[in-house]
Amino acid sequence: MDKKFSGNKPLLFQLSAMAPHAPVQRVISVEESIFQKNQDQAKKNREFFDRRGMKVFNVMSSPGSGKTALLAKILPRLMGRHPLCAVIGDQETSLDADRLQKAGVPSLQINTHSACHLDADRVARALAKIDARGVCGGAGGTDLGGGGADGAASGGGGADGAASGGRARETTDLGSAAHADLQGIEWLFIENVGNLVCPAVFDLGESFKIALLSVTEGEEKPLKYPVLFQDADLIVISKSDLLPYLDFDRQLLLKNVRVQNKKAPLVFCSVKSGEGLDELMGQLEDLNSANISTTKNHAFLERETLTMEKP
Ligand SMILES: Nc1nc2c(ncn2[C@@H]2O[C@H](COP(=O)(O)OP(=O)(O)OP(=O)(O)O)[C@@H](O)[C@H]2O)c(=O)[nH]1
Ligand SMILES: [Mg+2]
Repeated sequence: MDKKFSGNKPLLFQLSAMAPHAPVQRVISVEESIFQKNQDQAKKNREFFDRRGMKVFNVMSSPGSGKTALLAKILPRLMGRHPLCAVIGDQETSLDADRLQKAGVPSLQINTHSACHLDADRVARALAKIDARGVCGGAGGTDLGGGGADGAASGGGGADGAASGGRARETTDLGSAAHADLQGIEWLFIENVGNLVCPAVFDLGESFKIALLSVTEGEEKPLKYPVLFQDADLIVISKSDLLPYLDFDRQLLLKNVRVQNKKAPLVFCSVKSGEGLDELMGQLEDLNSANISTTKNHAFLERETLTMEKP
């Protein structure tokens, strides 16, 4: 298959490749500006997190591979050591934030509606809402003026201003003195929308990317969806309790992961049996101590720009 259709390029780029006589220059400009806008906000987010000393973990996987189940299991245990909260992206409902709240984790749901991934602006507006609604347990009340009701605070419902009514402000200035309620928060977990492709290419300003793959999805996924695995700082293979019932080849999976990523630690775990959970929490602590801020998405953007065919 033509490399242009390999599945890792944003939709607009693929469309331009499918229609060689279309105004390619124009399509490329739109895509570049979408990415640039996101990168600009991601940079602001990262600066905000860095100033606060917050570590941000962006958890990505396909739908149903066990992101929420895993977070609901380990975050309550980590909260004693690191004040934390969570932001969860789904197209609709606040079900996942409700699950985390029930587990005792301060959480806020973002509904992306038609979008298949979170972006830096949505995350910025969610942080403003955390302040406004006191989701993290503080006094709250400091709204950065994000305008529309972004997503649904857990249990509260609400419309996404940007997507449904355009009421939300386009960007939120994370450089202001607000976010009183995020004071003291050390770790922020972002559960991205279930999708192996798009979340991998949208920088949220996170410190670390966590790629999750469940054993029921197949050993070949790192080869078919490389970007997520290439850029991951930590790779989690979930639902290991199901291995006795599957023809799953651990060695093959490992080999396929290492084709894409030679360095990231890989942990098999299960929320049912408890396997790997202590190791996983240890790996999070190690990332925390490593004290690096990821800028790998910039590299991805540059790669894509370089390979674009000009008319
Ligand atoms: N056997 C087994 N089932 C699991 C495990 N982790 C999650 N599940 C089940 O997998 C299903 C999906 O889990 P979720 O946590 O909702 O998955 P998710 O990745 O958050 O899904 P989305 O938010 O829709 O992308 C649920 O029925 C869980 O009970 C596990 O370790 N072992
Ligand atoms: Mg979930």
